[in-house]
Amino acid sequence: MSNKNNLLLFFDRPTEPCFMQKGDDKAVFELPEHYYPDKYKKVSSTLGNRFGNEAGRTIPVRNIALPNLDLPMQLPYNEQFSLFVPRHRTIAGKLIDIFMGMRDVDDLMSVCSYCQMRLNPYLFNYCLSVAILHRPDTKGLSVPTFAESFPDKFMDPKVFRKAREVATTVSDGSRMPITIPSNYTASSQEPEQRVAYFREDIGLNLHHWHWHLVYPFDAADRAIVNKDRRGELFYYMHQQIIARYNAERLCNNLGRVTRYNDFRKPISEGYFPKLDSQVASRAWPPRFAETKIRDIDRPVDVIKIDVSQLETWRDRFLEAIENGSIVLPNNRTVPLDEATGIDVLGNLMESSIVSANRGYYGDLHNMGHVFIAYSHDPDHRHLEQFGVMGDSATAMRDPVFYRWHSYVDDIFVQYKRKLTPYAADRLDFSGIRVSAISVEGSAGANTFSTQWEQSTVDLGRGLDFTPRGSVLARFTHLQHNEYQYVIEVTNSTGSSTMGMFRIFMAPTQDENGSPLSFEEQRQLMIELDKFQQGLSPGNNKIRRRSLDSSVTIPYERTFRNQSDRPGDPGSNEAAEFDFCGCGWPHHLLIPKGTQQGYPVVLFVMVSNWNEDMIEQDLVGSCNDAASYCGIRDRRYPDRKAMGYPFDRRGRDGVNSLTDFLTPNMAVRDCSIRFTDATRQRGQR
Ligand code: CUO
Repeated sequence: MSNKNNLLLFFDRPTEPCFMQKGDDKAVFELPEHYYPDKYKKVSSTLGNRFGNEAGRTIPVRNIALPNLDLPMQLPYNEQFSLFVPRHRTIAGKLIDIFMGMRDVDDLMSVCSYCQMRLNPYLFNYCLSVAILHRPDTKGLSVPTFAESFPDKFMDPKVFRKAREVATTVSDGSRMPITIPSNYTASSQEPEQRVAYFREDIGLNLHHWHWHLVYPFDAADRAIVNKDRRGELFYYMHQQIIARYNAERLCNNLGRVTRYNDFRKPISEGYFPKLDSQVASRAWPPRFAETKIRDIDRPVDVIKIDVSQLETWRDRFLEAIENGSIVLPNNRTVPLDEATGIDVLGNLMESSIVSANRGYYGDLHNMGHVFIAYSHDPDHRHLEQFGVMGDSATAMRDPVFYRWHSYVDDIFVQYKRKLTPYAADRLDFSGIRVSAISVEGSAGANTFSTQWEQSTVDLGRGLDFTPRGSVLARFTHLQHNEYQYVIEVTNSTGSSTMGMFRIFMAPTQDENGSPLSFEEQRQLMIELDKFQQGLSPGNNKIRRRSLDSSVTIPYERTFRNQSDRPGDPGSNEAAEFDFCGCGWPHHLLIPKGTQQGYPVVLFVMVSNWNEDMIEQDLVGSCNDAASYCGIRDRRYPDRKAMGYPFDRRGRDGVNSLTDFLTPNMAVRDCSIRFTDATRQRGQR
């Protein structure tokens, strides 16, 4: 059996053929003669010798009967690839099945070596990533950060020119980092630019890409798609994106994002991405301000759909919410119940293959992406490919992403509003009283502090056809100073018990400076942490570090460098480092705030862990960013509705957060102070 690690070499320099040297140890795949594409066939023995002689090691590739690759081959090599385009989803589903179906790692490696030189690199990378995450025999292998394989999706193309220059002229080891410009997509005349640091954050876009990788829409093996509470997590993770984005907007004197709810009206926001696709050798198309979505007829992409179709699907969602039930393909109706209704709706909306009735409820969310992504060339007359909204790795850069998703979110909110509010006794945890929560950090009591920080990524792996070695690039992102929560809890139950702690933060004022009502504020609540903790009888003082948040993954994992990973692949140590490129980037845990100090309220609730816990074995699973990502191959680790206790309207009489509180909850007014200075990562 060959080393499964070799599979990771297929992520290295994605458009360079795999008979060339790959990885740090200059590995070369030794291919069966007929695997060489025609253009290389004549010279294959020369090529084999040439790259083989200088190789650090060779990897023999097994000659197998190749599966039928006709369908995956239909996506042209130099085309963009989108999970939102139905045709691409079908193609990807097929390729995932092929990769999942290979008997063992050797066969998988063999088919990969054949595919790598022929199939669209984005498609290949995506499907191989999904397969590696889901095959039992590749567990513990970690897929390289997408930003390393395809840095062109994350940064200004000027960087690549400089990077090539550096790689060609300076030998590895003495190369100075190059700087990735920030704030380069628009001037300050464009108000939306004030939150570009958030939209265009590399870690943020990586999180979103990784989330959709962990939760693919399509595969013949339903188990890959049909994960525990998947539809609900689709709703919740994207709801939290909107809540967090709104907090950033409010900190920057922008109003909360408005829903894109009238498909006939122009979209006022324009977006000029200033990204190039190295694979497609094209600039990503812009969208001018005031663009309208139009009926799409693009035979090349096998998409023909009218705007009215979106409206029809939308009306069916509203009808389902109104009736409290959905219609199945056999015309039976099923009620949307308290426990699973949101999950069912989430799956219909997303819409993956686990949608209960795709025929009727259609493909609302994905096609929203598609209509917007093709709004500049809906009939392909200009031979343009889709805009950034078409790709989960780039969509969050565009202001319209948030308008679309806040529209989608509002449909879920309308459903959730119909649920019976939680009664006070249902929220309470009798015998447990939270007397206080506070924050301790470098900026003083109850103050969060933020500033800019510069970090580095290695572009070497993604720079095809350049000299080997690492090329470091430096980029600037938001960062907060680490802090801790101090929570005081009195346990008068007379015995030790286990509490589930939920910590949220929200703005306190609307865009005009007026206090937010409970109904508005609950929708702006951002989850900061959720953890369990034993409570002894009497008084307990609990300290919890910001670094341990259940929402985020550590900085190192967002931008992980494979050579830094600990332990042998497959070991527990490595697995912990692994699953999990999915997770909110830790450097965006806290909104930016303002220089004067932006007022927020911090909320904590302690509930009965015995009622919330899920009994399951978590050994070897990556579970430290479960709130937005779930746990690989496991159930979602909390029985309560995602977003609890803020996922519903308040009970009668609750007009403010203070009205909402039961004795097991506490709040604290805090502020977020931003310092307009930049530090290097590693300095404090
Ligand atoms: Cu994540 Cu619309 O689902 O982008």
